[in-house]
Amino acid sequence: MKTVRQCLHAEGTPQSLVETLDAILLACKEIASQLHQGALAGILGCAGQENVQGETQKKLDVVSNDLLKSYLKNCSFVAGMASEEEDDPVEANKEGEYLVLFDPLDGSSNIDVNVTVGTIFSILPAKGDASKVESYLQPGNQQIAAGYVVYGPSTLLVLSTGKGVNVYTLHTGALDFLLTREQVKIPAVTKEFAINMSNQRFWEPAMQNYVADMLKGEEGPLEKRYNMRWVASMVAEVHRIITRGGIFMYPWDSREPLKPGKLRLMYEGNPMSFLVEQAGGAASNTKMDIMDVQPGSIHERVSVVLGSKTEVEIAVKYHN
Ligand code: AHM
Ligand code: MG
Repeated sequence: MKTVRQCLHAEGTPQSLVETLDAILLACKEIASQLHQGALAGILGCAGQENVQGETQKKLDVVSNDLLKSYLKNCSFVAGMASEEEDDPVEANKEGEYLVLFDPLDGSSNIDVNVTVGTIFSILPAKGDASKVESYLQPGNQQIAAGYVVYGPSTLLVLSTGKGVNVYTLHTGALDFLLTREQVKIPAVTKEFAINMSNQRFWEPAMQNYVADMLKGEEGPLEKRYNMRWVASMVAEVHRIITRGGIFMYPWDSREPLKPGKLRLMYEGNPMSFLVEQAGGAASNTKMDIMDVQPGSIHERVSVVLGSKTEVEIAVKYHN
């Protein structure tokens, strides 16, 4: 089986990008090992502080963030980084070619209940001063690579450098990610949706109508019986879609009307949209492609509808 490095070299990936991805993966392997130890490593529970978005940080949010920061700072190709757990950008190396944006541990409310979590990352070209927010405010269509590591029953890496999507499985003996699925394609049509139904009354009417029609099954206008899943971990939901199709939605809702949604554009929406589109799916904020949104700040939120192409088009039609 080919290692991730061998696959990247075969795709003609520049060495600078291979080294940058390697730095991310070194951190992810350590995160996987800590997660595996759970309570034995003393990493469950809260860190006793809040992040910039006012969310309580879990101990593992902090540990994962520190690991990624330290490996990326040591990689000479990384100019700077931005993280869900950092208020401001973190400068790395003046001569670096890349900016790395990440959610160190997505779905971290799941850690204490032993349910799947993940690390999401996005790589942009370095432009200007990496200590300045403006240098990071590039739309998702500028991404050079994106991926996630999902820590489930096995630890998987799902990666794209813009030449399709491959899935690698962590071989815990060799401590390497080995290619286990090549050139993933998301089926265009699906009967499975994922949305937090408890927010139903807060959605805008278009989203309410779409979900109500899905629930009507074969007798409704969509003429299909849908199944529903909600893991509360975007990485797990996207991984299910990468594996067997589906639609995932975290729309705008009136609980926080001034925010476009709950999820963050630059290190959740964009990298996941890049992967989903590279696998033949679609990703929209209901008005435009997520990757065409011009970010105004690093921690900006976005409304997310992504997955099987035909189903995303149906969801968008309800909004227009
Ligand atoms: P996090 O980055 O703080 O973990 O939050 C993002 C997570 C997503 O993984 C998931 O889709 C969503 O929040 C779940 O939200 P909710 O608890 O509202 O269902
Ligand atoms: Mg997250």
